[in-house]
Formats: sequence, structure tokens, C-alpha cells
Amino acid sequence: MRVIGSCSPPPQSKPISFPSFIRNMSAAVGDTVSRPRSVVKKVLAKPQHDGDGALVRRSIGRMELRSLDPFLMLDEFFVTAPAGFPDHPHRGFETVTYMLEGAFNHQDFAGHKGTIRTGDLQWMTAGRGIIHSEMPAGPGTQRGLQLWINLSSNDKMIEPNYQELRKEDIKTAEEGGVEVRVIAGEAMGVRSPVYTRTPAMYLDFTLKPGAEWRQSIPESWNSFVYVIEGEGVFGSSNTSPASPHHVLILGSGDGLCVWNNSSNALRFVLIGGQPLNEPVVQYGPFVMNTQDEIDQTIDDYHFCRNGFEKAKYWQSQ
Ligand code: FJE
Ligand code: FE
Repeated sequence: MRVIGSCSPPPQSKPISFPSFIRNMSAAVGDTVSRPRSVVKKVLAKPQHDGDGALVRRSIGRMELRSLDPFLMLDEFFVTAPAGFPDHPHRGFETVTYMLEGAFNHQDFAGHKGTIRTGDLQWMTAGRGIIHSEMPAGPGTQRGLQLWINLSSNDKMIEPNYQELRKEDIKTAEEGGVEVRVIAGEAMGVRSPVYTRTPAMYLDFTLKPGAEWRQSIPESWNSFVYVIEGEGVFGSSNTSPASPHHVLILGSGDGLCVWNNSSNALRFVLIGGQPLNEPVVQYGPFVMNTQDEIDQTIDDYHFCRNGFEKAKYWQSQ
């Protein structure tokens, strides 16, 4: 049974021939992972204020975790009206908003608007420029995740684009007490329709008590886990469990092993992406490659040029 508890024998050990029922059982917990990634850093995302009175637990993007190429920020946000994120610009990256509980209204300077509710996803490519507002749409606390993914120098000035998936459009799969919602990339043979300009994966896992899973991750990608609910053991079976609001940065390897040894459900997101390996110069909501490009962007925003034309007479309702 020990084979269940560890991803695979360490590479230096002699190959062991397991009886077929054990091999089949190990196959039942997911992908083949021969070099499991370990947790190299674990940080609690403490609450802080941002926007207009909004509360965020920032994981990626906080001082200790400046960025994890290509990711610039991950916020778990908790917003109660009248707080929110009123009119503000973006350039040079993508924002991915995934609602965990409640609803958010968004509207932009090009007339795009809508409401995203629990389980819905908005994948916004800001490209050369978006100005928008993101405000709570219901009573009480609205909660979700917002991820910022950097764009390569070739893509920073593309036309803005939205990919929106409602809860029922997000594909799910289930295997052996493990449920996955595939936001981007692929898991359990199910693929998301989202086009990731910067190659990335975004998986929302729920493991029943006693369940475990092995998820392959491309070797060259950076990846991390953010725990939403319950407790989970990540990386290797002899480590202590991680609890909600913790971000776990994964080291090198070809996949993640996770165990739910607790008596409650475990929910977490696994996010990975291909590093761009480009210089990053960030000025708040503008992320470019050089200081010159940032200066240009501040001018463009100020004078409503090069993608910010529609800012001239716009203001959210
Ligand atoms: C931003 C401060 C901000 N996290 N999570 C500065 F608050 C924001 C911003 C957000 C944001 C919005 C949502 Cl809906 C969820 C968020 C930060 O809008 F863009 C800058 N530059
Ligand atoms: Fe925004």
C-alpha cells in the first residue's frame, strides 16, 4: 500500500514489480508523475486593503513573493458594498476573475459590461488598454480570486479581449473522490475552451476525505497552489498539511501529488504557466518591459492615446 502514499519510487531505487491490483490502484489516482514537485515556499496571504475599501489576501505579488513568472498577482478578494474597485486602467497583462461566492458587476470604457456570479469566470486580456470598474453586485461579502498573468512583449499591445465562462460552461470531471473544474488547460482528459495567450493551466480541485491525486504539470512551467478550504498535504506525503489562505510555491518536477488525510473536503486551485523570461517593469496596473514603456503608458493614459482613446468621455455608471 505504500505506493499509494508516495508519488513513485525515488529515481535511484531499484524498480519494484507491484502486483497488478496495486498498479491499477495507483493508476486510479491520476497522472503518471515521476518527479513530484515539492513545496519550496509556503506563505500565508494575510488580509490587506486595496481598491476602495476592499479587502484582499494577496499571495503572489506580495513583498515576499514579488512575482512568479508569468504570474504577477493572485488576490483572494472579500468585498462588501460600497467598497469595490472603481474606474481604473490596465495595460500589458491579463486579469482572470473567478467568483467563489456572490457576484460582481464589471463595466469597461468600450461598453462591455456584465455580472459574474458564483462559479463564473472572466478572463480579460487587457492588452493595450482597458479602463473598467469592478464592483460587488449583491448584499453581504462577495468573494473570489483575481489572478494577473503577464503578457509577452509581442502581446502587450494587442486589442483587449474577453473570454467569459458561466459556471455551467466550465467543464468538470470526477475520479476517485477527486473533482476538478478545468478553468484553463487540461485535467482528467477534459480541456478548457479558454485560449491562454501566455501558456497556462488553472485547475480548481475538490478532494473528498481520504482522496489523493497526481496532476501532471509541464516540466518547464512555474506553478503554485492556493488553498481555499480544508487541509491538504502537498508535494510529499510526510509533510504537514496546509490550511486555507496559504500559497504553496512548487519546485521543479513533472507534477503535483496531493493527499486529503482529513475528515473534511479539501479545495484548492493549482495554477501553472510558462515563464516569459522577460524584464518586468510594473507601475500599479501597468506592466511593461522597460521604464520607457511605462512612461509612455502613463502619457497614453493621461492624454487618452494608443488604446486609451475611449477614456476621454467615459465614466462608469
Ligand atoms: C488594481 C489596486 C487595486 N485586486 N481583486 C491597484 F485594488 C487594483 C484592482 C484589484 C482587484 C480587482 C478585483 Cl475585482 C479583484 C483585485 C486588485 O483592481 F488594479 C490596482 N492597480
Ligand atoms: Fe481591474
